[in-house]
Amino acid sequence: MKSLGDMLLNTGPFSEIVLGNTALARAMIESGTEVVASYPGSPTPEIGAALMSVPKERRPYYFEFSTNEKVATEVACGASLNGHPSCVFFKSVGLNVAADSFVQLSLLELGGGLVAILGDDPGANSSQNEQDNRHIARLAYIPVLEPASPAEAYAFYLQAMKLSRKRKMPVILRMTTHVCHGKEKVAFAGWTPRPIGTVPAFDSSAGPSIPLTSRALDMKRRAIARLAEVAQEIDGSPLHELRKGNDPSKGIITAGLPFRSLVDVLEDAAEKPDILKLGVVHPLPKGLVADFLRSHASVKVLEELDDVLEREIKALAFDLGIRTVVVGKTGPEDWIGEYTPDKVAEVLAKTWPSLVPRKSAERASSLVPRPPQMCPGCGHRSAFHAVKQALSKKDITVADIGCHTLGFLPPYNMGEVLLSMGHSTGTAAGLSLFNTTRKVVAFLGDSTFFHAGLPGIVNAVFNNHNLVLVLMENGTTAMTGHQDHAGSGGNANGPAEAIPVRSVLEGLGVKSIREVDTYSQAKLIQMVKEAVAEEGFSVVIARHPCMLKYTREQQRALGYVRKSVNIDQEKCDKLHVCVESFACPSFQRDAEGRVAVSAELCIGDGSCIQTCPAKAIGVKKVQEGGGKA
Ligand SMILES: Cc1ncc(C[n+]2csc(CCOP(=O)(O)OP(=O)(O)O)c2C)c(N)n1
Repeated sequence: MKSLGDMLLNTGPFSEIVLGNTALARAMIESGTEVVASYPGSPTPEIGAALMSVPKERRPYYFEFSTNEKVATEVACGASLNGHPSCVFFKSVGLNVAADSFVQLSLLELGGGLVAILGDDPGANSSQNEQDNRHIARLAYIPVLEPASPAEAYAFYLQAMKLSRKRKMPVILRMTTHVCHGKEKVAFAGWTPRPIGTVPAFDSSAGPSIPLTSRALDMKRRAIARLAEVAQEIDGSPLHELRKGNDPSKGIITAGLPFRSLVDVLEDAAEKPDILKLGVVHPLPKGLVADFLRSHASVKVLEELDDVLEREIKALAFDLGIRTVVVGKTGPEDWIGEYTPDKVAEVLAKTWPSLVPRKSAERASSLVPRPPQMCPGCGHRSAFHAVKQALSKKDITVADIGCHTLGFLPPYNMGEVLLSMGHSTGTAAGLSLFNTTRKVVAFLGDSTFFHAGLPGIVNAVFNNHNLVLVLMENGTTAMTGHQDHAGSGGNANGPAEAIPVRSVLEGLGVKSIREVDTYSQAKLIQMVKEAVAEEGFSVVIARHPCMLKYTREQQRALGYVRKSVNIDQEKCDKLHVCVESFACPSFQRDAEGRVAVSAELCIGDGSCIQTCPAKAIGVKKVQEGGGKA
C-alpha cells in the first residue's frame, strides 16, 4: 500500500478518497505553495500531519508548527514578501491570537501570495466557543472562499492561491469541522516538481511597508481598491453554483456545509426551491445575488452561525429597491450549532413548514453521548488527585486549555474558570487582588506555556502577584495530537534543541520553583501545600510524559510486554477511592461494589497503586497480545 506521503507527491493525475484536510495538503503541493506555517488546533491539525507524512528531504515545501498562530502568520507573511507562495492555517480561536498581525496582511504587497486557512468549529466540538471567523473579512479587507466538501476544499485552495498571487493580497479559505474531516473521492490534477527559488524577492525600493501615519491610509486605500476589483471579478465566478428546483417562487441562498445538508434534506421533498450556493462569501457577488433575489418572490438565507450573509443580502435588496421577501434567522437557536441535515430541516421548517418532509424534520440521534475524559495513566489525573488534597475547599482554581482542562470535571473539580489558551496566570492574578482569604491556583500546559502563557507569567513576576501556578508538563501538545513544541526536543523537521521550562521560568525571574513527577503524589501534595503557604508568585512544575504517546511508542518497540494492574479482592475494602476519587476509566464497579480492571483500557502504569488505602492494587504482566516484536 502506498504511504500518504507517496500519494501526496504522486505527479498524477489520480483520484483518491481523502479527508478535506488531506485534499488541502495536496492542493498546496500542486499550487507550488512553498512555505506553510501553523499552530495545531482542531479541525485543522491533519493538514500538518499530511504535510509531515512526506519525508523532510522530499518535501517540495517548508513546513513548521510555530509557537503560536500569530508567529505562524508572520512566518507565512515574511515568506510571501520574499516571493514564496505561502499558507498559514489554524483553528477558529487561533485567529484571536493571530489578529494583531493578521489584520495588517491586506495592507502589504504579498508578492508570493498568501492563503490563510481558517478552521471554524460550529458546534464547538473542540473549542471554547463557536466564533464565526467570516467577520474578520470585513475588518481586514480580505476575500473569503468557502468550500462545502473535500473536493471543493482542494479546488478552492487552488483558486485562492491563484487569486492571492494575482492580486498580491491575502485570501481566506474558510473551512468548518466537517469539511475538514469529511472524506470523499477527489480527482487530483498532475503537478510538475520544481526547486524552490532561493533568491529573496523582498523589495522595499518603493518605500518601506510600514503602516504608520499617512502611509497607513494609503495602504488601506490600496487594500480597499483590491477588494473592489475582486468584487468585480467574482460575480461570474464558477465557484458559485445555481441549482434549479421545481418551485420558481422560492429560493435559498447558502454556502459551505449547510448546502450539503440542504441537498440531503430536500432529497425527498416534493417542492424544491432554487438554490444559490455561494463559493465566495466576501465580498458578496452582488450582481449574482441581486438577479437571484429579483427572480424569486421569497428567498431564505440559510447560514450556519451568525447572520453575515443575511445582513449583506438584506442591505443589497434595500439599496437596489428589490421587493423580494428575504428571511434569515428566525430565532436564537438558528445561531447555534452545526447545520447538520437535522438542524437544516429544523431551521427550514420554521420558515416553510410544507417544504420539509416530516421524516427529515423528526430525525433524532440515537447515539449515546460520550463525555471526554483523561486517558488511563494520564499524569494530569495524578496531578489533580494530589493537588485537590493539598488545597482547601475555598481556594480558587483556574483552568487553562489542553488535556488538563478535563480536570474541571468531577470527581476532580479542579478548574473553575476558563477564557483562552494561556489566560490562567493573568486571570488568577486578577482573582488574587483584594483577596486575603482564598488562595488562587492556576493550571497551565507546556505547549500553552510557550504559546501564550509567558506574558501572564512575566506579569505575575513584574507585578508581584500572589498565586500558585501548577505547570502541567507532559512534553507534548497532547490535546491536538502530540505535536512537538519548543520544550519537547523536536519540530516538524526533525530533532531540535529543547528549551527547558525551568530555565525559562528562572530567566523570567521566577524565584520560587518546585518540580516533581506527578506520579509521586505525596511529594506533589507537599509541594503544593508549601507553595500555597508562600506569599507572592510560585510555580510547581508537575511533570509526567503523556502516557498515550509513551505507550504508543512502547507498543511499536521490540519486546514490548503489556501490563495491567489487578485488584486483590481479599484486600479490597470497597472504599472505592480508585473509582470515585482517582477515577481512572480502567476501573469498573459492579452492582455488588466489586471493582474489576479492564485489561483493554489499563496500561499498567501503576499510578493508582498509591491511592488505594487498603493496598489492594498490584501490577501484573500480560504477555499474550503484547508488542509487535
Ligand atoms: C488559540 C488556540 N490555539 C489552539 C488551540 C487548540 N488547542 C487546544 S488544547 C491545545 C494544546 C495544549 O497543549 P498543552 O498546553 O501542552 O496541554 P496538553 O494538552 O498537552 O495537556 C491546543 C493547541 C486552542 N484551543 N486555542
